[in-house]
Amino acid sequence: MSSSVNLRTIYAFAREMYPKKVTTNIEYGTAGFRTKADKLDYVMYRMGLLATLRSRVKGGQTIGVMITASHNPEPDNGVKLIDPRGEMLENSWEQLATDLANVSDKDLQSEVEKVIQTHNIDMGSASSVFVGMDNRYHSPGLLKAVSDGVLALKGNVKSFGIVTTPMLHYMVLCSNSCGAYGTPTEEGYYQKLITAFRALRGSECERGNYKNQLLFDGSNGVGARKMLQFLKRMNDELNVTVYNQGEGKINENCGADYVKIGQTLPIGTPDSEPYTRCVSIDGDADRVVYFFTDEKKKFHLLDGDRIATLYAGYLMDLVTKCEIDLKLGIVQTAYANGGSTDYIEKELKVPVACVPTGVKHLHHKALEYDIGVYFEANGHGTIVFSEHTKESVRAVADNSELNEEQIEAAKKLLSTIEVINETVGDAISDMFLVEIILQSNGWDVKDWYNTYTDLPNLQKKICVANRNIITTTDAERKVVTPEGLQNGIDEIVAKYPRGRSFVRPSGTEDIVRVYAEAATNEDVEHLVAEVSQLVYGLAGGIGPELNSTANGLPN
Ligand code: 16G
Ligand code: ZN
Repeated sequence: MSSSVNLRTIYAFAREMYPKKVTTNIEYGTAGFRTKADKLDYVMYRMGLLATLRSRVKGGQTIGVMITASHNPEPDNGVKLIDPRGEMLENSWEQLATDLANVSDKDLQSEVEKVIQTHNIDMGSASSVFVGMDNRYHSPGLLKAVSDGVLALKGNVKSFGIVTTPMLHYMVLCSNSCGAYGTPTEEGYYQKLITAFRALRGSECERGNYKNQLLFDGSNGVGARKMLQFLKRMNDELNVTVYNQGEGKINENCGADYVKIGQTLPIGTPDSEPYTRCVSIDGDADRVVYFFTDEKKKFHLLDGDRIATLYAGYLMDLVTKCEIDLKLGIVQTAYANGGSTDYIEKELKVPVACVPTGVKHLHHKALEYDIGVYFEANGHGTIVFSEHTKESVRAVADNSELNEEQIEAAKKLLSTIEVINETVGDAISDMFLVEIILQSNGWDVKDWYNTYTDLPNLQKKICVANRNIITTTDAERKVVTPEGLQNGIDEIVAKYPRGRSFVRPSGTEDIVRVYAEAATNEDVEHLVAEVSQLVYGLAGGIGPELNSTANGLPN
């Protein structure tokens, strides 16, 4: 181990600038660390340390640190590390992150030394850390703490200022692929997506039922600003009205989570003709959902399941036309509506896999396919393409002896790969692809909505003394403990046509979630109530049951 870094600096910095005043432990979960912003200074500093160590372990490759609390309310903030390929931090390092965040200031130096020894890190070697933040007012202070953590270990830090989460993921991969994925600048990001969008969309803005008009709820977050940047560079190719641009509080009564959970319009939605396409993203722009109102002003949601099916149909068509044998698959979680899963299996005839909640699980599974489309119902998702896919599509596109339709399809597929952000769900890039497909199909939202019917569904939150008493298996679709709960659920579900229900402890809140779907609104209300009652009794419910949220139910 090189002694080029004086490790005593670690404690000095911590004591003087970022003392740990919090005594309760914090855990690096599916969303990284997330809590009230005023409790995060020391965590940020320590994540600056960890990112530098990780970069050195990875031979000096760039590691990303994103400061955001995504769809959470304004007082919250959080931090997530991004691995060299632009993906989520590797599992085993999540534990290191948790350990490092929870040691006392005095033990911090020895905890760092432990990591250095275990991983045999040369502290004199090169390192690179990219940092980005959302537009919360406390983010700049937290970004400084991350940077100081990097500097304490004599690492290199580059700040991108205010960027969306997917932009930072993109920057990290660009940097580590030596530019092959794109240019690691904000302008590089805009130009890559705009170029691909133009190539796919052509000069025709309207087609069939597709109209070039879109209302965009920016959730008062960073995505609103970046959308405006896109529009500045795009002439009128996409006619977008951006609202909730930052005039209100981030995610307050707006944003993808609010729209999805509440099944309702975000605040400030401009009056418009029935069936106008509306988009809502979350505070850091890695989730997107569509919605519209009909002539009776009834609200309709097009969630992540809908986007996944739209993508899959489009990709299948291109792959068939390319005449390449590629394995396409869709990855969902247990929250995917049964209506969508049926449609994928029976109509699209695409293999579908179910994995536990959390982006990393979906991403990981999607990598098993030549083309893997993954989406959580909440609107987080993207498409990943294997190297084999990229090479074989390129070969078709470049082979002038093949027929025109085949070459054309291959070129379109190449542009699709460019427009999508393969590293992580990207609300704006996802939206571009939806717009491209709808225009290409000549579809309005009604056409899209009519591809299949969602089963009515409901979710409930239940407070229990210890939510971890509930353990699950089979991608969270079956309960293992407490004993008797799964049998009870099975008996209840059997009474309802097309009934399905599962129970899991939340990874982000101290509650248990109950999901149910059934053929009718009335049935699903009874089903969710019965299962919730059972959970409440068997898992040690406390306090009143919290509000339920509806999907696919009339307002
Ligand atoms: C986190 C996950 C999200 C998941 C949600 C579930 C990432 C980046 N985010 O926000 O994918 O849907 O947790 O929350 O993985 P829950 O465990 O409280 O239901
Ligand atoms: Zn988010």
